[in-house]
Amino acid sequence: MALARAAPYEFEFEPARCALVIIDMQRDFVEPGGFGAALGNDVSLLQRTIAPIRTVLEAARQRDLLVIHTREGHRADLADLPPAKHRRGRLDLKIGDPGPMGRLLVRGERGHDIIDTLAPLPGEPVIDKPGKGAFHATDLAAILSSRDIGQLVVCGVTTEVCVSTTVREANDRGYDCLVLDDCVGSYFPEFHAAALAMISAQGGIFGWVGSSQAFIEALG
Ligand code: TIU
Repeated sequence: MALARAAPYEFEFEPARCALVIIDMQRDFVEPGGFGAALGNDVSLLQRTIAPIRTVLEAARQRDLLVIHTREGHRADLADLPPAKHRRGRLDLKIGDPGPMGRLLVRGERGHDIIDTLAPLPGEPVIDKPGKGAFHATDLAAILSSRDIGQLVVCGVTTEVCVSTTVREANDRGYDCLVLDDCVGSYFPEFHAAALAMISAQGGIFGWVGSSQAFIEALG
C-alpha cells in the first residue's frame, strides 16, 4: 500500500489496482482553432497542465500503472451526436464543421487527437467517448473490471466539465478517485477552484484532491 498526501486526508492506494486516467488532452481543447476555442474560450489557460501531466505519465509508465487516455468526440456521420448537444450554444462553428485542425470534435481528425507531448503508447487504452463522462456509452468499466482496477488517478481537462463528470460517474460505480490539482485545468479559474473544492468537501464526497508531486512521491 502507498499513501499520498491529499485532501481531505491521505489517499491510500495499491499501485497494481490503480489506473492513471488522462481526460481529453486533445488539440480540440488545448490548441487554438479547435472546439474549445469555438465555444469562446481562451485555450492558453489549459496549457499549464501539460508539463505536470507529462511528469505523472512518465512516473506511471515507469511503475507499470495502467494508463488510460480519453477523447471526447463523435463519429464522422455524427450519428452518435445528440441533436441537443449539436444545437447547444448557438455557435458559429459547431461540432462536425470544418476548422483549421479538421472537423471539430470528429474522430480521426487532427484536432480530435491527443497532443503529441501526451501521445498514448501502444497498449495504453484510448477511450473514445461521445459525452462528458468517460463511462457513458464506452467500454471503460469493462476495461477497468478486467484489470481489477479499483482506484483512479485523474488528470486532464476541463476540471468542472469532463473531469468532474467522470469523477462523479466513477464515484457512483465504486471507484476511489484522486484528482491531481496541478494536472487538471479549466477555461474558468473560479470554476476550477470550486470543482476541486466540491470533490474533497464533506469528507471526500466524490474523492480526493492532491498534487502530482505528492502522488509521485507516494509511488516511489
Ligand atoms: N467546454 C469544456 O470546458 N469542456 C468540454 O466540453 N469537454 C471537456 O471538458 N473535455
